[in-house]
Amino acid sequence: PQTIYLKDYAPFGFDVREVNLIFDLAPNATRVTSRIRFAAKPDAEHPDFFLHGEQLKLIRAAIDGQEITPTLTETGLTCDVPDGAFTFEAEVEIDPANNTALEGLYMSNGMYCTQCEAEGFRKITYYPDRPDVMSTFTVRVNGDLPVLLSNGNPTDSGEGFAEWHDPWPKPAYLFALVAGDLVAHSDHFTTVSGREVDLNLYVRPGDEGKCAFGMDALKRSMKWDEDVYGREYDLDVFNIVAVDDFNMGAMENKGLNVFNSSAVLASPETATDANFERIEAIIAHEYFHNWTGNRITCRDWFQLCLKEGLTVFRDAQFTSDVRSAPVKRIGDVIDLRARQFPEDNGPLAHPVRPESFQEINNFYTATVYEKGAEVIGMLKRLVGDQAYAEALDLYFARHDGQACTIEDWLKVFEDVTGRELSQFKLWYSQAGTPRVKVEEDWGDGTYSLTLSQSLPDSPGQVDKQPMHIPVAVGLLGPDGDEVRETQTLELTEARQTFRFDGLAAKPTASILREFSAPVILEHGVSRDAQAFLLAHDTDPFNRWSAARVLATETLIGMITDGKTPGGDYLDGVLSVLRNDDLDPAYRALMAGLPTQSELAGVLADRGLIPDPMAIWRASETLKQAMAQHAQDLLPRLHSQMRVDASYRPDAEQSGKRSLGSVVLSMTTRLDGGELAASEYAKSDNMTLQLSSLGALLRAGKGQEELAAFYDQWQADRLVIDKWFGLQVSLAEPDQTCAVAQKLTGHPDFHWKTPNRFRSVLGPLAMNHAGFHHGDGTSYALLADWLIRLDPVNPQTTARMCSAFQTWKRYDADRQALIRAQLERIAATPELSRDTTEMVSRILD
Ligand code: B3K
Ligand code: ZN
Repeated sequence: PQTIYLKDYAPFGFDVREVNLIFDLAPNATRVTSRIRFAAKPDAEHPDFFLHGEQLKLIRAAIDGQEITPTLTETGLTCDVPDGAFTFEAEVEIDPANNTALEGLYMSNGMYCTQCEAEGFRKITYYPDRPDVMSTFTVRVNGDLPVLLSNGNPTDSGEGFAEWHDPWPKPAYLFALVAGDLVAHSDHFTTVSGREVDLNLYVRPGDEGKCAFGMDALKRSMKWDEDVYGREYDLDVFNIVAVDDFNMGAMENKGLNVFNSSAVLASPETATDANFERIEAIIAHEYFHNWTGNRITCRDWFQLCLKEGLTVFRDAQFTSDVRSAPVKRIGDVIDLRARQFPEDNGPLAHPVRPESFQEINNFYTATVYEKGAEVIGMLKRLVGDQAYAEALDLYFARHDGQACTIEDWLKVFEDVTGRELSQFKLWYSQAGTPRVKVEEDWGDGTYSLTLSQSLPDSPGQVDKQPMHIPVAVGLLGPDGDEVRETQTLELTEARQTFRFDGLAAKPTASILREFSAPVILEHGVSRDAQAFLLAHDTDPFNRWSAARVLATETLIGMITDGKTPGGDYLDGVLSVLRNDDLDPAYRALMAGLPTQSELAGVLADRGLIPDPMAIWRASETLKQAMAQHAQDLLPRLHSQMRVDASYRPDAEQSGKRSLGSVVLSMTTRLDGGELAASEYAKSDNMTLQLSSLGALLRAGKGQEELAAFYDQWQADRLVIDKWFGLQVSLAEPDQTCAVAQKLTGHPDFHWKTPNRFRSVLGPLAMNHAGFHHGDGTSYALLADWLIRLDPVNPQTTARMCSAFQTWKRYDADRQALIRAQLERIAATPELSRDTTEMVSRILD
C-alpha cells in the first residue's frame, strides 16, 4: 500500500465553484448524476485533472455537454480539460445495499445513509475528495420514501423528491444524504441575532420516546456556543438522524449530523447516567464542529487535530460548565491514561499531527483527539483565559471559510500574545508521553523543586527535544493550609529548578494540579506526603490523584512483594467517603482503583513483567479489604444516596447514583448479593438495573436476573448490547473466553452491526485478566472474529486491532501467542489496507 506524507502536500489545480447532484435511489442501483463547475486556478498552468472515485460504475461523462471517455483507474478518473472554467458531468451507479463497510452511501434497516469522512465521498461519485476543495452543494433526492434529507436548507419537495441547497462552501467529507421511513422529534431555536432555526431529530418509528434528552442537549449546546465562543448557527434547519449501523459515535455533516443510535437515543428506563452524559457530550461535540471543523476546516488530513483536538476541548468545557468541572476532569484523565497513554507508549505511537499514513481512518485516535485537546488546554493555560478568547476571535475572523493548518492556528496565538510558540509546537510533532521527574529540597525557608523531563523514543523518532510543559503547582503548609496558591511553572529545559522563598515550614507540594500537562509524573514525593495530600489538597484533581498514586503503590506492593493493603490508603479513602461535604460523584471517583491494564502499564514502565492473574488477584483483594474497612459506613451511605425524586440524568442525581453503586458493590462483597437482589427487583431505571445486575454477577449470582433482563429488553437493541457486554466484562478470568465464545453463537449476535460486534469483542479485549489468560484462547477468539469482519467492515476491524498494541509488555509466552495471532491476521488473503496497516505497525 501507498504511504502519504505531510511534506508532499500540494494544492489541487482547480477551484470548484458549484456542485449539483441528483440521486435516484434504489437499493442495488442508485444513480448519481453530478454536474460540477470547475475552473483552473489562475496561478496553475495546465494542472492535471484527477478526480477520486472508487467502486463506481461509470455510465456517462461529459465536459461542457460533450460526451467524453475518461481514463479510469482503481482510484479515480483523469481526462483532458479545457483552459479556464468548464462543467464536468458524470452519471454513476452504486450499490448501497451491499455496502457493508458503512462508508459512502449505504443502507441500514431499509434507510439510506452516508458517511463521507474521511474519504467516503469518492464512493458516491467522481470528485476531488480532499478537504481543501470547498464548494456549495445543491442536491436533489428522488426516492419513494417519506423522509429525504441532505445538507443545508430545504428548497423544494413533493411526492418522491426533495431538494436541498447548502450555501456554505464545504469539503465533500461533510456531504450527507439520508432517506428513509423516519419520524421527527421537532423543536425550535432562536439564535442570538434572531435567526429562527427548525430542529429535528429523525429516528426509526418506535424510538420517539428516546429523543427528548438529545434535543434538549442540542439546544443547550447552541446557546452555550453563543455565550462562550460567540458562535451562532448559520442555517434555517439543523437535522440529526439516528442510525443503527455506524462505525463510530457521530458525524458533523453540515446541517445534517448523523449519529450512531447509541450516541443519541436515551430514556431513563433504557439508558444509564453514563449514557446520558456521553450523549450530551457528543451532541455538543458535533454541534460545535459547525464552527471548528465546518466553517473552518482542515487543509489536509494530517491537520485532523485542528478540528478534533479543538472540538474535544470545547465539548469538555461545555460538560465542565453544565456538570462538575473536577469530576469531568478526573474522568477525562482516567480515559486518557486508559486509551491514549498505551497508544503513546507503544508501537502505534504517532504525533498529534501525524506525518504519514496509509489509511487515514486509522488516525482517528486518542492521540489526535484527546491528546490534541490536552495540547489546547496547555496553550490556554500558558497564554491565559483572556488571550485565549482573543486568539479564538481572531481565528474565526481570519480563517472563516478556509481550510487551515496547525501553523495557522498557532499564528493567531502568536499574533495576539507576541509570544513565540516554536517550542510549544513540538507537542504537535513529537510523539510519546513525556516523563517528568520531581526532586525536592528544603532549607532556610526556601523550598526548591527540580523538574527533569525526558521523552522516550517512538516509531521513527529518537533523541527528542525538551518540550514546553506547563506544571501547575501549589504548596500546602503542615496544617493543610495553602501557603502558595496554584501557579504555572514553565518547564522548558531538560532540567530546571524552581524556588519558593519565605516559607515558615517545609511545605508539601501539590504538583501537576488539574493535570496541567499530559505527562507521567515520576514522584519524588513520599507515601506520607501522598496521604497528606489525599487528606488536605485544596485542588480536587490532585486530591483524587493522591488517592490514585496511593492505590497504585498499594497494589504494586501487593503484586510484587505480597504486601497487605496499607492502612494509610484505606483510612484516607474511608474519610473521604464519610465526608458529606464532598460531592457524591467525586467521592465515588475517590474510591476507584486504577484499571488492571493501567497497572500492567505502570509495572512495564518500571521494567517489570506484568502478570495479569497477579494483578487481578491484588485488585480483588484490595476491593474486598476496602469493603470490609468501610463496612460500618455502608448502610448509612446507602440510604443517603437513595434518590426519591423522579429520574433526572443531571449531575446531582447521577452523582448520588454513582456513589450508591460504589456502596452497592462494596456491600455485595459482604452480604453475598442480598442487597443487590432487592435493588434489582425494585429498579426503575437502567442505571440501577444494570449496576445491581452487575453486582450480582460479580458475586457469582444473578443468572435468573440475567435471563429476566434479556426477556424484558429483547426488543431494544441498545439495551441488548449492554446485556452482551456486561457478561463478558464481568466474567472471571478463566471463564471470559468461554462466555464470549458462547455469546458470539447467540441468535442476536448480529456481528455485521458494529455496535453488536463491539458489545462482545470490545469487553473481551478490555477484560484484562480474561483477555490475557495464559492459554491464549481469548487472543485467538478475537483474531478469528477480526479476520471474519475485515472483508465486511475494514474500518471497525482495524480499530479493534489496537487490543493487541500493548503486547510487548507481557512475558515471552504471551508475546509468542499474540505474535502468532497478529501474523495469522496479517497472512489473511486480501486483507484490507486498514487492517494491514494496523497489524504491521503493531508487529514492527
Ligand atoms: N469527525 C467524525 C469522525 C469521522 C471518522 C472517520 N473515520 C466524528 C467526530 O469527531 O466528531
Ligand atoms: Zn469530532
